Amino acid sequence: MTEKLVLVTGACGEIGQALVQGLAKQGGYKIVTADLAPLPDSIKSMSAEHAQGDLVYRIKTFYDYDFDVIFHLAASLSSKAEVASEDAHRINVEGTMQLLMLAAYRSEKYHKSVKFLFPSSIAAYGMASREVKKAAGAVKEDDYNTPHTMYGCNKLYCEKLGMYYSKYFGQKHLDENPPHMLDFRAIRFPGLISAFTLPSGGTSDYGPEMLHAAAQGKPYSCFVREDTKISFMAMPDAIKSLLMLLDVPREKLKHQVYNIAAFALTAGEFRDRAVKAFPGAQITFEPNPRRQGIVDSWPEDVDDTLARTEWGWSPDYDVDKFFDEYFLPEIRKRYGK
Ligand code: AKB
Repeated sequence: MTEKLVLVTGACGEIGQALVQGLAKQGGYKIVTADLAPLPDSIKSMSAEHAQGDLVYRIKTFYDYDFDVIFHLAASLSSKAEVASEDAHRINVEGTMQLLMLAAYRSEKYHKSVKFLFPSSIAAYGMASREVKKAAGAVKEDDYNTPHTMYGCNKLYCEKLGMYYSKYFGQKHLDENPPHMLDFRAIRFPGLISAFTLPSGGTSDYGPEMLHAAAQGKPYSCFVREDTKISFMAMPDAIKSLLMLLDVPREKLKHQVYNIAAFALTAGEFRDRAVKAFPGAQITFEPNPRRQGIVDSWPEDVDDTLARTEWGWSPDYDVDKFFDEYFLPEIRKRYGK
């Protein structure tokens, strides 16, 4: 069987490292990676080639490759993007547009479908107030699409760009619906938690930061209020969702952007779980107004009915399984506690 050629941008990030491992484990792919940083040793052997540098400036080199699949993970996350907004726009929007154009060009020219998998985010939503957030509960994809952050605006716009390049670019696919097209698929991820890597630059980071600190016996000052609630997911479920969505035949998909959910927790509930697992963990709450505002604008939970019905999505880890069967055993091995 010939291997499919896959590009993974942002390969050194949290999702990137876990995805490269997932693809390598599944087999059948030749993996090309791209990132600003050199590849960590843990995934070096899994990448056939690594392009190091700024994607926006390196895009021309990728025109020589015959990619079957592109996972475009490179991004500047929400907290970082808020303080360096022009830079974030360049990374998040320019980078995505350049890759979409490349994929659209290749699918047009060589009459083959190029799959483009895009991690969007709960940051694409914007709740007007805490009262609205509470009343809304689990939100559907088309509701509250009024992001309050540069990162959220970037993600929402890139979803639209993906739809544009896959459905309307050149304005000739409307009646044709040809099999050779850019096949854009996006997942709106909740806050992700890995037992192996730590996030940086995001705003859902308080969840994983708190747990990793508690596991190491380090004090942690949480930058949001105790009652702050958003949805979270174990990293293995995030990788499972990307690999599942990749394999769904296009005709089964009626949408291009999907919510996925696993469990929604307050920061206080995270603290309780951390203290139970690591008695003596020192966790305090000192809300940072800027970061608190960002998380308050994100929904408490998301409704993932579309993903469940159209491609059979369901998470492996609910909150108990996440702690008992994934996070705690792995983190204990990692930090020797
Ligand atoms: C962030 O906090 O910016 C990300 C996200 C929720 O997309 N983790």
